[in-house]
Amino acid sequence: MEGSLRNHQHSLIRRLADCIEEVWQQHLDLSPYSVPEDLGYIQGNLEGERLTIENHCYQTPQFRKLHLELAQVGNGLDILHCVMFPNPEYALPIFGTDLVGGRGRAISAAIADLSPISSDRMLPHRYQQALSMLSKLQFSHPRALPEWGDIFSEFCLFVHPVNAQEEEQFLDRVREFLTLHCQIASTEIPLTSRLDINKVLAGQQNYCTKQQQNDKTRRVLEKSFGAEWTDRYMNTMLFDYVTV
Ligand code: 18B
Repeated sequence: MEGSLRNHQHSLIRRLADCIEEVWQQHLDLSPYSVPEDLGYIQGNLEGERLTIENHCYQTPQFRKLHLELAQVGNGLDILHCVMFPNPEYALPIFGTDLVGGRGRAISAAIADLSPISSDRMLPHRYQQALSMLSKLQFSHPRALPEWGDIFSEFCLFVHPVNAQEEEQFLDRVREFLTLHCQIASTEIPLTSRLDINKVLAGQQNYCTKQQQNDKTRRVLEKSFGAEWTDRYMNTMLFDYVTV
């Protein structure tokens, strides 16, 4: 699964990409997921800013889409984006992570969460219990969530890591989130009631429509690919959902 882009990216991005694939391979039964022909490896440069995107996608019995995306803007900005979309028969939270930073400079935004999808915005009991047991972390520069960020859980990590120790701490916590998530998901019993499945779909839809409101993501993509392409990409590749 070794990609090529990550070898030219910020070291925390390369390490997180390797970590995600390692945990997935170790705990899940991965099958290929076919990415639309023209969206696997993408390059664009409308306003002279070249944007390269590399997508890695898989599916498993519990997850309809595991998406790991690496992107590089011009020669300066590196991005890692990852979302695990559960199948609607599994009432599981949505794991998501985003790393944004300049090469040779610091990561400006490091975010990771297991986000609840139930209407009361509570995580399933097993998650709540396991996540509460994790050690409390200290970061010198925590960041505030944007307005649409009410989809995230109380365990959401959103920081600007300032040194190697904070980067390591972030990476370790994401590995804990991922491992716990894959372990719980692997033993989850699928829903059978249409009503319950529809509730999961509604929760996933809410997550996706909120994420689609991230203007910072939209702006980066629009600069290189234009508004129309960006709309399609955000709705079909980054945050697609199935309607009830
Ligand atoms: N995102 N991010 O994935 N985003 O995709 N991201 C930024 O320092 C991209 C997710 C999240 O403060 C920034 O401010 C591009 C997932 C939050 O208003 C840039 C892609 C999550 C913020 C990008 C991408 C998520 C944020 C500004 C496609 C969470 C803060 C960086 C490859 C699970 C928003 C900065 C705010 C920020 C760009 C969260 C440039 C292009 C899965 C909360």
